[in-house]
Amino acid sequence: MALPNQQTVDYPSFKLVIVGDGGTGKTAFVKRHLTGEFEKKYEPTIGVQVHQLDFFTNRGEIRFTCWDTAGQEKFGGLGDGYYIHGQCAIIMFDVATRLTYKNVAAWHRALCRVCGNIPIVLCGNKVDVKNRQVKAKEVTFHRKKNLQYYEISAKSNYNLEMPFLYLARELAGGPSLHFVDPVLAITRKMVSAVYTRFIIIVVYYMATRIYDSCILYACVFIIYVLVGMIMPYILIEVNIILYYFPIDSCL
Ligand SMILES: Nc1nc2c(ncn2[C@@H]2O[C@H](COP(=O)(O)OP(=O)(O)O)[C@@H](O)[C@H]2O)c(=O)[nH]1
Ligand SMILES: [Mg+2]
Repeated sequence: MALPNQQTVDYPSFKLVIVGDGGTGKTAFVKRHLTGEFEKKYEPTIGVQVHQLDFFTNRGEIRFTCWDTAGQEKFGGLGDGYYIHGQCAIIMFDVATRLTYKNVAAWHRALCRVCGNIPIVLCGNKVDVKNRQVKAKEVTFHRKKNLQYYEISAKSNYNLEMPFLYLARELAGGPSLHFVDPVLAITRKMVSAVYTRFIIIVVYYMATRIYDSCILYACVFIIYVLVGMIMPYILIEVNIILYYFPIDSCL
C-alpha cells in the first residue's frame, strides 16, 4: 500500500508484513537490518512502523517495505489495515517461549484471511539463548502449511538475511537470485556515475577549447577513457577478493 511519505523507486518493491506475539523480536530483527545495531530497549507503543529495506541482488535492487507493529499485538489482534495489500510475510515466534509458537497458527490464519496465498517465512528467533523451550525438531507447523522455516537470532545475527533471500527469490528472481555485497553494487554504481560525469565534463571542456590545444585535450580524454574503462574492473575485483577473503579472516 502506498504511504503518503513513501518514496517510489525504479526497482521492485514489496509490502512485507511482520507478525507474531509481542516480545518475539520483530522490531529487533527489522532494526538489525536498518542499523546493524542490536536493539536492547523494549518499548510497547501504539502505531505502525514502516521501514524500507533495500537489498542488492545479482538482478538489481529490491525493496521490502516492512510493516512492523508498534506493540498492538500485545493488546489483541491487528486490524485488517495492517495486512491489506501485504505481498509477503514473516511470522515470528520466540524459541525460548513455547506459547509464542502455539500462537503461530492464529497469526497464520489472520494473515491468510486478508492476504490469501502469499509467500510466508516462519522464523524461530532467539536461538542464541541457552534454555530453548521449542527445539528445532518440534517445529512442524511450516510443513503442514507449506511455509519456509528459519531459525534466526537478531542478537547474534544468525541467519538474518535468509528470510529476505527466500522472499526475494519467491517474488522476484527464482532460485538463481542471490544477494551481492552492497559495497560491490555501490562501487559499480558510483564508478559508472563518476565516469559518466568525467566524460561529460571532458567533452564539454574539449568542445570549448578545441582550437587552442586540441592534441593535449585529446590525450587527456583518451587517458580518462582508458582509466575509466579499467578502474571499475580493478575496483570490482578488489571488492570480490575482499568479500570472499575478508581481511579479518586472515588475521
Ligand atoms: N536473546 C535474544 N533476545 C532478543 C533477540 N531478539 C530480540 N530480543 C529481545 O527480546 C525483546 C523483545 O524484542 P522486540 O524486538 O521489542 O520484540 P517485538 O515485540 O516482537 O517487536 C527485547 O528485549 C530484545 O532485546 C534475540 O535474537 N536473542
Ligand atoms: Mg515491536
